[in-house]
Amino acid sequence: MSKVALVTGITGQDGSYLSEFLLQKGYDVWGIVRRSSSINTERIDHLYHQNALNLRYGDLSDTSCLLAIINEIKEKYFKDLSNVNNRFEIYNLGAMSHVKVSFEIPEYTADVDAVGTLRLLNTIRSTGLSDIARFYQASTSEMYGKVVEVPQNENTPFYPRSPYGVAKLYSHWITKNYREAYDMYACSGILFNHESPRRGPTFVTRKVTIALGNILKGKQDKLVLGNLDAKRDWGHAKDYVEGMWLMLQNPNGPDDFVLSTNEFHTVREFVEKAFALKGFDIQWKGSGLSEVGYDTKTGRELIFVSEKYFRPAEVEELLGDSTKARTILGWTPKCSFDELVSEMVESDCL
Ligand code: NAP
Ligand code: G4F
Repeated sequence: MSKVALVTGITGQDGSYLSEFLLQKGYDVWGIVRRSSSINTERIDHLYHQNALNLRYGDLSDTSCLLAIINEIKEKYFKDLSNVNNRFEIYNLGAMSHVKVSFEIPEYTADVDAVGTLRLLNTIRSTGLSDIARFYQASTSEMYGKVVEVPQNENTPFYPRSPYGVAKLYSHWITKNYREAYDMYACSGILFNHESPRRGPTFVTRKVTIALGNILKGKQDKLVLGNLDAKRDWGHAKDYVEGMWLMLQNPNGPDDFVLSTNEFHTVREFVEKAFALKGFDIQWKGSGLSEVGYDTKTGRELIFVSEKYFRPAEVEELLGDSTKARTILGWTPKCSFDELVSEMVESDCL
């Protein structure tokens, strides 16, 4: 049996961990790389030597490339569509994934994060692969936005608060719609925030650990943040990509699942914990935009707040309930919050 997977967003945090995971399991992995004027493949460069990794340039805004890539895969592995052992897994991780940036490029975000999913689903159908395809959509806790209940599970109503959240909600529903309308094995993982040393540098956790490393090296004198009181349910990306894979192996058929640690922490707490690991004792004084975090041992002021990093509409708190994934898929997050902070700090403070 051919085990073949196509990963959009392969150069991203999750795409890189998922590719490692699938290659270890013996999959032939195909990845779509977005063309960029500078190198954007650092997270997967260490996998280049593997013959089972196949990369193609492409973009979720371009149906012609999706069609060409999926046709190439079909020609190579799935000429005989009657073979019941055929399995083609498609992980749609590609997205403009930054919530704040989505307010600045809302149309582009909708094109890639919403219509891009539709393009991919239609390409699977038009190439005649719907019966053997298993489709994973990267849905997000951001869809809960201004939360209507705490914690959030698969039955919690959505209330997105950003162009990103709204675009992802379209993708969530179109995935469900194609499952119901065309009997496709298509499911969505509603993933709460997950981080790692490979997290993009402008997301808050990585921004903090990079700044800490720079402060220790004398390359940066302060860290400027936005809403310190936002709460997030932060897990480790490595645990979450395993959950994605488990969703496509579910013997009960396609379904949607929340993946979360089921505990939340404030941005402020993340900062305190990260800085404490390198000997700082952060206390806070002032309030609002005048709030400052200082080290009690030296009196040095290190953390500042700027309006620049606030969003036009904020998601104040997200807390998941992943009981369904734990019960049905046997998924559990292995990395604790303290371990996550420590791994990221150590990686950025070498
Ligand atoms: P990420 O690091 O930002 O990676 C996003 C990937 O999508 C990158 O490979 C990026 O390419 C690619 N991409 C961007 N625009 C594209 C386009 N127009 N066409 C094709 N590919 C494009 O995000 P991540 O943290 O790995 O997250 C993976 C997915 O899960 C995303 O869809 C995200 O929205 C979703 N999600 C993430 C979290 C989380 O906490 N990490 C939680 C819930 C859902 P470049 O490398 O060239 O930029
Ligand atoms: O790290 P963040 O930018 O992540 P956010 O907005 O929660 O989105 C991430 O998780 C989603 C899942 O819920 C994904 F779908 C999405 O793709 C992405 O991976 O911000 C976390 C919190 C926010 O409340 C933000 O306002 O941190 C707050 N924050 C405070 N200061 C900051 C900053 N966020 C950023 N990026 N930069 C700051 O300086």
